[in-house]
Amino acid sequence: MQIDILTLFPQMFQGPFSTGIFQRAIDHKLVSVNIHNIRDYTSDKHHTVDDYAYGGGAGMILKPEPIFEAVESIKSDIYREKGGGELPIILLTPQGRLFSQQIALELSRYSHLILICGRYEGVDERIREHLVTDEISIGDYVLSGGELAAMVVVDAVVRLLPGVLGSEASTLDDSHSNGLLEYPQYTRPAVYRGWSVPEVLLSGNHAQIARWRREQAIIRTLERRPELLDKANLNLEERRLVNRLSTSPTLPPSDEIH
Ligand code: 6GU
Repeated sequence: MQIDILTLFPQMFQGPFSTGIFQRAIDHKLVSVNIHNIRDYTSDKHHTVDDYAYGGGAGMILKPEPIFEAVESIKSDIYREKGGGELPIILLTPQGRLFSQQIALELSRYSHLILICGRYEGVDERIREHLVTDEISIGDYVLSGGELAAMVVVDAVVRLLPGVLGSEASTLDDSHSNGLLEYPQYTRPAVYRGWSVPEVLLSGNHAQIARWRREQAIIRTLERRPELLDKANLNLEERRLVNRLSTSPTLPPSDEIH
């Protein structure tokens, strides 16, 4: 996958993409990330990227010209090297659709993405109307720019690309991948300060372990994010468990259910 990011602050991207699984993914050529400075696509003497809002009001608005120029230049490079295909052009903005694991999965299926980091008080509306194909927000709070949001999106997408994580199975149980939060995890020692790892995990009985984990994931989701259960794919027995637990006055401690 190739990801092109347009930003006024390229230096913000130096840390996150040069560590951990990300660096590995880049080294193995599973992804390439190109950071473009929007200022490089200006054509006036002062390299102007923003201007006052028509109609007045505080704050500067990103001008359309440099962003159109940047996207069109990147697009033509991509078409020259790799030909056509659908190419999402995504604006990171608090007004976008709310990012989710589902959207990360959807984006991971494209061979290219172009991300535009919004800044200041906004972008000229013609960028929205005539250039971008999608707008994404990472949550209901305001960041000072789209850069951190772009990093969040790129991280969530790249870890889903085939070969990026050690084992293919490891994303399936992640919180949100199956509509549930992840079950509790333990490692050695089996007893730490008198706190034991649940028996079942030491049993070696894989069917029982899988059952326990599924149940724990459901319980945890019910405790923390009950609204997620409406969309989770639960069987009849699991629905009954949820009904039983949600009508009982207190949930049992998570290590007493097998
Ligand atoms: Cl994508 N941009 C900004 N500026 N703030 C945000 C956001 C994006 N997502 C949540 N808050």
